[in-house]
Amino acid sequence: MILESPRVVISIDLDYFFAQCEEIRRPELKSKPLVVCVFSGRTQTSGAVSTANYVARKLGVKSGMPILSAKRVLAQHKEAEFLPIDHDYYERVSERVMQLIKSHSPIFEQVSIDEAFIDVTDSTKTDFEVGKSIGLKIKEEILDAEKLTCSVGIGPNKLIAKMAADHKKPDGLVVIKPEEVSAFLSPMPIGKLIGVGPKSESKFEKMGIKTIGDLSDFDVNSLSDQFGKNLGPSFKRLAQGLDTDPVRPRPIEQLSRIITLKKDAESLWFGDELKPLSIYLSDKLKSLNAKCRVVGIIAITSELKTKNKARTLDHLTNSSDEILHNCLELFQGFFDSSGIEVFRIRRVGIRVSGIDLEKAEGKNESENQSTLTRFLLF
Ligand code: TTP
Ligand code: MG
Ligand code: MG
Repeated sequence: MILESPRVVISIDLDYFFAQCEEIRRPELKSKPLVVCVFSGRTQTSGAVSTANYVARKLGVKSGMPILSAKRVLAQHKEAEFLPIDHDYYERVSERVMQLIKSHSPIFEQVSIDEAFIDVTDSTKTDFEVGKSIGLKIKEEILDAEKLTCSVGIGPNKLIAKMAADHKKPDGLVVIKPEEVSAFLSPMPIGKLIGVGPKSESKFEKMGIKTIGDLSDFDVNSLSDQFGKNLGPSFKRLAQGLDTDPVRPRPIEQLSRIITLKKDAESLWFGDELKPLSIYLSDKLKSLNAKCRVVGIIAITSELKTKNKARTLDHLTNSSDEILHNCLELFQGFFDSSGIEVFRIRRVGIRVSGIDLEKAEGKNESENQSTLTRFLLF
């Protein structure tokens, strides 16, 4: 039995984030089905749904579905709105919300553009009632400052806090104290356990494991036989609600930007289209006070195969010209070396990695690193 030291962890996830951001600038959209789309630019309906407000979700729209399917689902709803994604705007909102969350604890971890954990063990002295009041305060502050609702979960670790936040969406607040963990998890279907994907779920079902409680009672040796020596026991620990992973800043490992070309490319006519991407990445690096050592390109072919190429520079850079210049050379090499292998490129992107912080004066490395908590998921 692994004993965890008592902690109070809060998980915050903004509700239908991109769509809620759109509702802020156009409040009249609130009562209508609203779908935020990643239009590929090919036809008026090609592309995928990024997210949708809860009005559209109730009618069957889901993240990731083709825009065409969402249009079919909402065919009877002439008032429905389909808006293009505006990533820069959502990022600015996200940055302000993250600062606000961070002000409640220095132990902060941003998980994605709309989600973060904080550890409030010290300020609550492990009193979950105090934890709940911090959660309520955060909800209130985000609503006041940004007019956004979020879902908050409070638990003894990240796993339980996250599952508590997911439990009551939108605009929920769920507190699970250590003694309530087992009753909270046990009746849930196994697919709800974080870390269990569709493949493991069907394997569990074949083994007669239907709920998280079934898994937590299951013989650990049989789990090891089925899933291996590491994964088997770790599934059992998760089902028991155990998670020792600390809340910690996540360093940025890479930044990337990708676009869909107006028409498939067989040669390098799209150099100018890469320019805004290199400027975006260069600005991003500069705003983080960082430089990169590796510059790479991403190409997605018309058959939707992904091809990557990267080069390591002999120095650090955050210059947009230099990033662009290297990308163009990499793309050129792509077309030259692909020779007889004929493929056409549909989407192109730039990726920078090997990211290093410039040392701010008077700060040591860990202080520098802890300022680098932005993690871009999309
Ligand atoms: P999520 O927090 O997963 O979803 P959400 O905020 O839209 O809805 P929920 O109320 O369930 O939290 O993702 C955050 C944003 O990331 C989301 O608003 C849009 C974007 N996103 C995509 O672009 N594609 C996807 O498949 C998912 C899941 C999210
Ligand atoms: Mg969300
Ligand atoms: Mg999220």
